[in-house]
Amino acid sequence: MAANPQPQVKKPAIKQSAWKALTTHYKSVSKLHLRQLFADDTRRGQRMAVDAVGLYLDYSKNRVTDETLKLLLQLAAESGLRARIDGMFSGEKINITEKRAVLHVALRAPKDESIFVDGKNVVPEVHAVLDRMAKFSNRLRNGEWKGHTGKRIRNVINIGIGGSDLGPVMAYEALKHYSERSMTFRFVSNVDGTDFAEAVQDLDPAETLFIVSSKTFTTLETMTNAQTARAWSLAGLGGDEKSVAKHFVAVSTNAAEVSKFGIDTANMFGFWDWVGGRYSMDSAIGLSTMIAIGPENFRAMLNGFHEMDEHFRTASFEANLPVLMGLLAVWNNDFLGADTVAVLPYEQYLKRFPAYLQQLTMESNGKHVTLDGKAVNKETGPIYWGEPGTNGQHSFYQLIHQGTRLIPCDFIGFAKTSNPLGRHHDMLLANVFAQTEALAFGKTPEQVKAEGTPDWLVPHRVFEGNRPSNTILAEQLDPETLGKLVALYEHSVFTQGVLWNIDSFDQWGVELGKVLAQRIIPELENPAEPVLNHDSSTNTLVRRYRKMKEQQ
Ligand code: G6Q
Repeated sequence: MAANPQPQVKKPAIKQSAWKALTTHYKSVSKLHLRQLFADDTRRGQRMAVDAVGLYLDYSKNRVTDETLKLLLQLAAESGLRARIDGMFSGEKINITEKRAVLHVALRAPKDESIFVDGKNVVPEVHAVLDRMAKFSNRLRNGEWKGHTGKRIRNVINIGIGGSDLGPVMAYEALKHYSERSMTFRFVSNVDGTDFAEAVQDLDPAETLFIVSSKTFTTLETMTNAQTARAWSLAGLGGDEKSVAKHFVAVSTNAAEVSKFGIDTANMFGFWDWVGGRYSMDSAIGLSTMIAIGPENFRAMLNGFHEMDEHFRTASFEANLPVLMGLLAVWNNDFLGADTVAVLPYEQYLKRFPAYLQQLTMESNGKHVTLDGKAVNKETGPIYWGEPGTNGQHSFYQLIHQGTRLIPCDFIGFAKTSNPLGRHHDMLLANVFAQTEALAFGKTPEQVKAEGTPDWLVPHRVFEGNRPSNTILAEQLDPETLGKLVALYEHSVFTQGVLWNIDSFDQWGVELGKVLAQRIIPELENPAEPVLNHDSSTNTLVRRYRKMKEQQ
């Protein structure tokens, strides 16, 4: 027997009949226009919508018929989606290449639930960490936790990258309205020293606490920034090593590395290898979020996540928000040939949401082999991108409306704003509805002519329409709703991964990046001319950089 055998995945044999049926079906519907589909069924807008757990999803402006949906649901069944969902929720090691369970859902499970990993119920540990985080957050927020000189901590800087940064930044921005305004929150991720320098340039080290967030505690960028922060803090606090305990805490799964760095493990908040980086914003990685919004709001956010988890786990697929979003994403990607998805939140507080989703979606589903290591024979993970509305309308929407590419859009809007100001909010929402309408229905040459447009200008002013979009509407962006929204996308990504039969939970591409730079760093720093064994382009670039450095 091989020493390290390939793990057995409990997965159904994927029958290809639904894929085949969808391919045939696509041919018969590819020419259908949304104008026609809406004209043929005046109730389409009501029928193709789901209202669940406080989110309203209108998916009627997708290029689908009832038959398309039926076949997509058949595809979900054939792919064994139900069993895969159950596998994830019950702690099966569905991240097969890393032989790990995938249990971000346990991070938001209520206290009385039990979820087992290797025979151990992990929910009590989750709550123990949450309780410690809450205690610490309260002490910081009420000024009980003092810095080395006795001053109150007013600034919190999260140092992390990727999954240990994007979630915290996104959540802080999204929930700024709920944040403690007497405190400053900043996030340092880039190994570019400018990131750190700008983050601290107006701060007093005596009032500044660093949270070093790193699952592995070995990531080059984070460790470099953490060392720089340590030096900055010590320099500002008279060099007393004891000050580190008051100004540094760690969030990690690696206690040994945390101690090595000089942070007392009493000031460490742990999590587990069954939490993937991009799925970790509601673990201790969310410590900065909890300090900003307070433990109660953090728990409300977890409740929102949990509500969506339960909906995903239990709702029938035809009324299941993440399943429908996932199925439609696959339809648009694999059958309509759309390479990208634009995420367009009409909510200023969600300005970092597209960046957050880029990691969640593309790191998860940017895969080229199936679970059994065979080349996938379909396009996987589409490219996600976006900007908050209405800013995007004045730049890239042109291409979405009239370009040659098909770009499905997710519009996200809220009935209430946290900052009611005159007519602003109605105007904002009017733009959501107007955009989805224009994308779907366009403007025919006849309509353009009827407006008195000269013949030569008509083609330029025609909008083909038939551009698919989803509209997600919720009451208001509060902690609970943010949890629901993030979980919606997490589970939609999972659904897509199941349909493609890939491992959505590893990230070997990211691991590669972590190793590559390490080889070149000494070649840049070595005072003696190094022997270079790269290709001629890389060798020349390294030499040129060294020369430019010398001339400074
Ligand atoms: C996320 C990825 C990656 C990771 C960062 C930071 O799913 O694995 O983005 O979060 O590379 O890793 P550490 O938290 O270990 O520093």
